[in-house]
Amino acid sequence: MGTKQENSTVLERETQKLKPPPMYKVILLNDDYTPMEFVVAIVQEYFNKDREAAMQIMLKVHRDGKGICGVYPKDIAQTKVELVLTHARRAGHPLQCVMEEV
Ligand code: TYC
Repeated sequence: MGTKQENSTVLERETQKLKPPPMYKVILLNDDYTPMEFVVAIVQEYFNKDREAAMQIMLKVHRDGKGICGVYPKDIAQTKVELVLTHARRAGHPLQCVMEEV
């Protein structure tokens, strides 16, 4: 064990070094073909939103061309993008989902 002075110096150094992990927005993009109800179901299933919140996100994407479904650490964001794309392709819809560092 070091002295009080040494311990506080180590703590200060660690505080400066440890950055929080980068976070990523998972974003849905609009298209002309994917049904609105399918998008609402996707947002509810993969982004833990209730029907009303999912509807608001879907309508924002429909109006503005894109919208944020959630913000996650990199590996979780990647998994969500893959799951959404796989689900959409299996259902025959062209829905696009991307991630962007915050
Ligand atoms: N624009 C689509 C339609 O009119 C609905 C839609 C919303 C599609 C959001 C994709 O990410 C999307 N059926």
